[in-house]
Amino acid sequence: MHPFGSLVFSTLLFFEEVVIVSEAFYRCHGMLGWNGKFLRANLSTGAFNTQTYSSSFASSFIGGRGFAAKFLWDNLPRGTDPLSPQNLLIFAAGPLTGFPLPNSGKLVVASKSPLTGGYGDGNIGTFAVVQMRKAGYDAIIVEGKAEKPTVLHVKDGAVEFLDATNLWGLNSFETEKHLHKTYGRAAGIVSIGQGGENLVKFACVVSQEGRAGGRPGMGAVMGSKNLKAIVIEGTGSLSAAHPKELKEAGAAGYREILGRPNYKTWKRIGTLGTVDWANLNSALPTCNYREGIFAQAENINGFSAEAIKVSNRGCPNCNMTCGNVVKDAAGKDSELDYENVAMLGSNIGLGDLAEVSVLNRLADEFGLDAISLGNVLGFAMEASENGLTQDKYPWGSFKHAKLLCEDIAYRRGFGDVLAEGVRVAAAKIGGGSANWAMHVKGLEVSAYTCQTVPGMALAYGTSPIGAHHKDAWILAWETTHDRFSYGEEKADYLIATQHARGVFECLGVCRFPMVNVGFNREWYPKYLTLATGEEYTWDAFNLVAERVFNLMRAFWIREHNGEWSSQMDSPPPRWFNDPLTEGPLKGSKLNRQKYAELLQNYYNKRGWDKNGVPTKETLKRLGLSDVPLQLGL
Ligand code: PTT
Ligand code: SF4
Repeated sequence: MHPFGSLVFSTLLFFEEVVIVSEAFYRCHGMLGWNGKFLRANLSTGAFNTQTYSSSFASSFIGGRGFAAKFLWDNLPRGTDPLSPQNLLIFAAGPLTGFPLPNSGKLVVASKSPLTGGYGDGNIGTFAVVQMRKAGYDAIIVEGKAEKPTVLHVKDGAVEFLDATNLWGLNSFETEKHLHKTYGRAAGIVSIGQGGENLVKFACVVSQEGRAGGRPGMGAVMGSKNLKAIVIEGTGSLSAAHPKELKEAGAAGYREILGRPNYKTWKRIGTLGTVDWANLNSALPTCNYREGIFAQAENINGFSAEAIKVSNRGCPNCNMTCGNVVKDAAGKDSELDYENVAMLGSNIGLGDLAEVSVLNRLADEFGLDAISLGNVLGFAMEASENGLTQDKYPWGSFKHAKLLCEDIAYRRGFGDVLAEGVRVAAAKIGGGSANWAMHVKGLEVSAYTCQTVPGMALAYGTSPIGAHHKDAWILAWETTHDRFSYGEEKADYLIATQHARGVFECLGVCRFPMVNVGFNREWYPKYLTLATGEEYTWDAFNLVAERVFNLMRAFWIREHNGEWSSQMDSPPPRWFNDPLTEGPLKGSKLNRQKYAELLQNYYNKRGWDKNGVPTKETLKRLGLSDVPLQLGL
């Protein structure tokens, strides 16, 4: 067992020791709550510098995704090749990240996506982000391309570009292990596996043997820069306007979470509870989203996981530790989440959780996004069924799925085609496969099939990174509110959810306390007020989230100059064309005309035109004054 793993991962509450200093100490240094500094590192030249930002930048964009979107908008020339040295790779924290308050260990990793060509980001729970904050930075921005494999080592103000030739070819677990041996178990590390090295378009960034993020190919961007890993060590303190009160409010927040009625169940099965729920609601992706129920669902649900469970793992500063670690069929530890189990289980017709866990572990080792991986595997199996592949890939075959995972990571044979994602794979193999290439804007759909939920289909259609559920999982609400309706209440609810969830991407904390155990959301403005000394409310948060959402939209439109239309916000054709053939909602599918009307309703409410482009007035209201000119408005 890895020494870091045994000591840290198996504990139930993960705290990074952070000293909070008072206002008096910090007054002369600048901002409170934020560090006020970015580190910019150029891998081509080996140069680095520290960049400061203004308090108005901080309050307009808060942090995390807000900082990343603004930085990319301001600094990335339109048309930049995502895998070129010119692309920018941003690792950003929020102003709450690292403080001892609930679930505050989240890192946003963002870039122009090689999978979609638009704005891309993801969210990882990692000690690296706590170390980054303690080292004095709110973000690390990486540009250029190293001549040879490199590790970026940041220790407070010191930055080194180290030869990592010996690490190239290792998987992400081996890489971390090696680096912890050198830098100690407290060092924060993010790395890529073979998927990122070989520029698999849905490669992600991995940390702590089972935390992974950056679905739209952030790992490939890292690989294209020859950047194998970043190691961060920070010895500084975080500044807060009211440190004592912040600490007390953090402790009260933890107590509230512990007292929530569903806390114990959550700890027991975490996100895996969704398998049964999705199956009951005809939303469990099965055989490449053809069906919403899976005959073997109970073999891959949370209770099945309990039979092979060995521990819980989690992110820093979290007392909800939702990662279910199980022993996989090969005897290795594998950390499961709902999305991974549904995509590598029911979506490929595989009903053996220990085998699903092997595929899940491979995804983490190779650094491949497990959602897109399950999606391309399902696509390959359907292509095989339709005689569109040279080799056969039968539904539910663990053996074939495992081999394909390896071929994708190393870009061998048909794996090389699949490594481009389903949009490109469908264009290559033809045969009508675009009908069941399950993506929006090039990003593969996450683990909910939408024949019976138009609002959730709209959530995928309008997500700011492509078909990801994270910005608006409105499914549970929708199934209890006239699920087949295309009424405008769906657009209203979706917009409110997109903003609320966007706030978490900016604050740098996990949304699960609020979303999954009902933690009072009023804690968050209170925390930010105590940290920064400025008064925050949810209204102010929502305005920032709307600003950032529109900026990400503008980024997409700028990159798709002249090609942008409302078609970009359409979910995959399958949901309109192929009704469910099994289960209680058999015969259901989406209606194209009604979806188009719902989409127009959504645009109107957002202040966008009929093509989904924000109007000049909307952009002005949000203070995005340079955007209209760049979009030719
Ligand atoms: C996220 C996406 C998700 S969403 C899951 S399971 W989920 C998959 N996890 C993967 C994985 O694991 N390994 C892998 N190789 N690929 C994976 N792809 C998928 O990636 C994750 C949790 C989860 S578990 C979710 S919903 C919540 N997401 C949050 C979010 O987005 N923002 C936020 N402020 N808080 C969140 N809390 C929850 O975090 P992406 P993690 Mg992930 C192993 O990365 O790109 O955002 O896609 O980060 O630390 O593993 O925590 O049922
Ligand atoms: Fe990480 Fe889960 Fe805790 Fe959120 S609830 S911080 S995803 S362990």
